Amino acid sequence: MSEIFKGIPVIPYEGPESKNAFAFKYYDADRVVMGKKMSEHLPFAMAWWHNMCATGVDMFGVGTADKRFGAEGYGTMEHAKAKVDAAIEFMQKLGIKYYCFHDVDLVPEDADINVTNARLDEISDYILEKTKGTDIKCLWGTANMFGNPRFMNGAGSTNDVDVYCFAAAQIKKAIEITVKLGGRGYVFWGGREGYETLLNTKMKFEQENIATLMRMARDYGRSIGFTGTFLIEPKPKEPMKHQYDFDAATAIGFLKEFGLEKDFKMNIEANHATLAGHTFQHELRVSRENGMLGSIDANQGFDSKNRRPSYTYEDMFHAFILGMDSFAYGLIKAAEMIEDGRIDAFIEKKYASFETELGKKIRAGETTLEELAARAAEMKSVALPLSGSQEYLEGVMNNVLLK
Ligand code: XLS
Ligand code: CA
Repeated sequence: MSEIFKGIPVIPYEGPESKNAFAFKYYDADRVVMGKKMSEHLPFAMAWWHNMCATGVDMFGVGTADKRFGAEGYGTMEHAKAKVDAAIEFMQKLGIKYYCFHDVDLVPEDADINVTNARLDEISDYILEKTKGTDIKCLWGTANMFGNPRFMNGAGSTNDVDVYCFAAAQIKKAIEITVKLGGRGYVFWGGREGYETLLNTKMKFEQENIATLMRMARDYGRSIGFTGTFLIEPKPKEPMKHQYDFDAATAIGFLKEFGLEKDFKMNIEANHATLAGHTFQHELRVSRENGMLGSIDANQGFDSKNRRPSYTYEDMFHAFILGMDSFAYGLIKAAEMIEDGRIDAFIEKKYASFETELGKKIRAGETTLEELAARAAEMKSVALPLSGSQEYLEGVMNNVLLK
């Protein structure tokens, strides 16, 4: 196999003093942080669509990047295989062990689904052959149920039973390929699972149909030996005006309503959290508190791909070095913050009154409104609670971050 990213070496760790653009300054795969290697804390993955497919096309202009990777042109199986070769070289040079894909990122889609499925069989054989002897594996797979015009009214939420069958068929195949490639997860991003106007929409009906599709996916996946996690990736809008998986809390409520919470977790994307009017931290926390933090789709707020003017192979590497170094630095600082202990100690102090006898009774659900009202009446008035001290806490954070 001839080298595709010529002149770009395997990216070494050189430390914060290095000025080498093709070296990690903070990501040191084997460095142990709080008892675990960085590579285990941060199992980075490469998204097939952003890196192997996206050329920078946007609604105002054509692509800027050449992603043929040595193939004659786009849309052929020769190109699909060139993308596999490029992906493996890219991941090996960066020390990335995982990749994620949509079915139609891997192969060109044909008008006949049987042809597309045969292509998926062929390409997954090729991926297995090419990754043999490496430690590269699939993190998660998914079906693209938003690109093809048949999904304009949704996939699970479509009004058309025949389109619903195509959604089912794509999910079935994508789960099979995910299992074949050893995937740890299977993602549902409900791109067009929502609506534009209530004037033409049966909301509950659509949500029930989405749940049925997910239930069938779970049952089929388990029946063919998929032991990984199913994931929902919440997003409030884009492309639809209203999407059913608005945010983590909404998606978790949906899973609980339909009895899917044991098999599904959240895949949280930074950009989607912002679109929902939340912070990324909020969405991660909601998921974690519910025991449903499954995976993270990390980006700077515009999906995890290069900016359109950054069109070279070198830019693809700079993007990952930047991202991986940022997360590695974040991990080092998060560990320092935990070890510093001042923030945790403040939080303990803030809620300390619930450690009193009465506080414990409230936490145990053993009090009544009458009892608490009687206590208030006895006290007559109450002092302000402990200050929130946000400025002090941000100062502590700065103290650790800027050290
Ligand atoms: C788009 C989504 C998509 C999912 C996978 O907004 O982020 O890329 O991650 O379908
Ligand atoms: Ca995403």
